[in-house]
Amino acid sequence: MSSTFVAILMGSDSDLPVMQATISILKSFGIEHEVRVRSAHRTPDATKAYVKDAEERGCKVFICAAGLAAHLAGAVAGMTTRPVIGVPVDNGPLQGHDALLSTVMMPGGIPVATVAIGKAGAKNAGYLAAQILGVADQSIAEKVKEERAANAVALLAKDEAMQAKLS
Ligand code: RP5
Repeated sequence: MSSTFVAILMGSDSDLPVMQATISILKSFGIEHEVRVRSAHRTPDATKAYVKDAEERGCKVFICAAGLAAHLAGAVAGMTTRPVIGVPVDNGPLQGHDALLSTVMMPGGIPVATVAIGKAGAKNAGYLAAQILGVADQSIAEKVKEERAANAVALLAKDEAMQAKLS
């Protein structure tokens, strides 16, 4: 019996500080997930074996983070038809611009849903995974809607506080 979960793969354990943002979002929605280090370049066979095994165990979305020549998301996208979200990590001398281009510029037919560079992208990877799962899981969809509504209320309250300070 397989149970739904999200797999977070990162090219190196050095990507973890950025990917904590994804983990936090998935936890906040109560979404099952696992976090593993797998590299397109350093461990290609182990990456392929993991993707196959994760699919069989119920993985519905793969989130792949890598820096530098970031081919992990694209490589995983070539191994599965489950949605793949790519997070370009900003840990090299080019501040993630290299990772962004190597993650986003996929050939036709093998898409990677690429989010922004670094922590903002890592956060959105968690939200995007939740929204994808929410298509089939009403309770997750409701949690996403509730959080958006709460964030809107909080932002408008900040505006009111700012107006008071400015007047
Ligand atoms: C990439 O190379 C990893 O995803 C990481 O962002 C970068 C550097 O890896 P380490 O040298 O820190 O292991 O493959």
